[in-house]
Amino acid sequence: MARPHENHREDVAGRANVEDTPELLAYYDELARFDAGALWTVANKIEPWQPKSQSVPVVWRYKDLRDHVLRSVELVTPEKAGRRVIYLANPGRHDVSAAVGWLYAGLQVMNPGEKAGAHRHSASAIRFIMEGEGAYTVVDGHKMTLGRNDFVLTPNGTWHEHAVDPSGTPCIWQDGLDIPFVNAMEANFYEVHPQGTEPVAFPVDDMTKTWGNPGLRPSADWSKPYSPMFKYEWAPTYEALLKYAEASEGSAFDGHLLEYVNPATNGPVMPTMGASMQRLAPGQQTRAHRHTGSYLYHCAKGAGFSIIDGKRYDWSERDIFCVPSWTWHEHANASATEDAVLFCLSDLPVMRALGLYREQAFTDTNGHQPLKDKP
Ligand code: GTQ
Repeated sequence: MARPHENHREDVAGRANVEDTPELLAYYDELARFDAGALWTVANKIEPWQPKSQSVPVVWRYKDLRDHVLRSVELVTPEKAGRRVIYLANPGRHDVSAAVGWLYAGLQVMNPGEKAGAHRHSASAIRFIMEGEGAYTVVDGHKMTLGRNDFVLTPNGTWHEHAVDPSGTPCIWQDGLDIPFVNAMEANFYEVHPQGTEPVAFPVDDMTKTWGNPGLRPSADWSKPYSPMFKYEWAPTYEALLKYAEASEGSAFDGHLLEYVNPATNGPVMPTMGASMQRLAPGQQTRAHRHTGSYLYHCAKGAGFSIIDGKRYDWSERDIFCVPSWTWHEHANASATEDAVLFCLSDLPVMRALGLYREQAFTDTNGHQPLKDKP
């Protein structure tokens, strides 16, 4: 089947600018019959001057989604669904289930006494705990209790299962996975655990207790390509942000931002996805910049707004919003008295490892973007 004829011309020296003629159109049809094409008809499209994200900025407001997420509990069981999750669908993307770029995200809900059986896949996952008591996850036999704003890893190839203790309350957490990326790489394998569960083989929260002591390295060996610290708890993370803010001005673009790291290497927590937590002081508004990579923010505390590509997006605790690659963005804390804290999941490790990271500061209008219409 011949593809529909396209010709993306640009009147700029060095860019493709070939006029269609009856002879050329016939030639293109001939090439298409042999599954080939003339580069100059598509070159300007496939080599844009700068990254052009297909994803659009979006805020997923928790007040809109929470009831719908809870409703799924009445509609399907985790046994039937595998994972009972409502995923975030970026309206600019129709090709894949992506929240932004090549990142997938969803809200998983589980009632007390429920379990989602063990499986593993080449895609890596993170959890960010939103609400509820008694949830736990088991990653390769390491059981972790899950508390509000804890950040948890289930790296590529690890067995993982989730549950909520019968004595707990309904729990909701954000899942983030690199599924679209791993599928784009055509490298995703999936396995259900033959016994349905991976036995707990270590003391509860052992990896955090072993590897999570700041500035102190245990004598344990670790050579896997992801962090041995599977859970990063909220309390020490927030405390670290406050200490950082006491001691330093932080960044004009990011406020006080701390990246979660693999304590064995100081590198990112996983090869394909990284995360950070940043604090905006009361009243702080950051300067605008843009960089490559896809970013999914989750407001862990407080309220504020971001200006993304010249439009204002308001957010408050538990809202999730995205900044697509190479999109101008700045963040503001709307409160004059309370701080605002943003968790951010990204594919920055991929951008850095592959030499694709670029960054640019916005230099006009005092570093702030001019506002376009409200979204
Ligand atoms: O818990 O492993 O939201 O495999 C999507 C796919 C969660 C999980 C999701 C998954 C998981």
